[in-house]
Amino acid sequence: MSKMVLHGIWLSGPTYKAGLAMALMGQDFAYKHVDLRAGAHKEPGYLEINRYGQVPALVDGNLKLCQSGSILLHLAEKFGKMGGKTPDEKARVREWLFWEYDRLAPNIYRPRAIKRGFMKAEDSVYKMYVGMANDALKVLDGELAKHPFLVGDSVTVADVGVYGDVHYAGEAEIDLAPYANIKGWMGRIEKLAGFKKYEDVLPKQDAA
Ligand SMILES: N[C@@H](CCC(=O)N[C@@H](CS)C(=O)NCC(=O)O)C(=O)O
Repeated sequence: MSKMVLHGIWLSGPTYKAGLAMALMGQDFAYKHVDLRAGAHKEPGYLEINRYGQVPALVDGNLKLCQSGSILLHLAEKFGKMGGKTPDEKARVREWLFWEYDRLAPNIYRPRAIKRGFMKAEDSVYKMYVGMANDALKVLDGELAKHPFLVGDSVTVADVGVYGDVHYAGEAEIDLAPYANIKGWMGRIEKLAGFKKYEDVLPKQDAA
């Protein structure tokens, strides 16, 4: 069986989510660096893999899959890991992933892009995103006061999806100090077997 191939760039939060999930599941993968600055994500060959012209993409045999949330759910299903133990838990995992796409990812990734100079915006726009991120972080912090992980009693891909947003709060200059439950949960994730930081899970060039 050939290895799954993750296409992405090491600075990409959604690519990190896919790489981190595979690391936590103990799954090896090959890696293709997609040079966004050179426009490699809009080249016809890459668009055959990801029609949206974005990273990440995961090639698993004949399946070419994009959207990090969809990749996380695919991995959970394929390996029977981190997907929730019951139908109710699986539904809750999906709910968290849809929520983070809506409320958390844009409101952390965009101010991060502004602060890192990948995106230009007025300060009022930066502040609007940070305000919405804090609204979402308050909800998350409240939920994490009740459970060690988001769904059930162990880590799921819902945690990976949400962690892959919150991990970048510092680069977005969003202060996590008011969120003790989030910080405790991040610490639990970072202690899991297989956990790696994004710099360690995503190579800076192709890897077999
Ligand atoms: N919802 C997508 C977002 C992917 C995304 O925004 N990728 C960025 C890099 S982090 C990208 O490819 N940007 C280039 C573009 O959109 O043209 C996911 O979670 O996979």
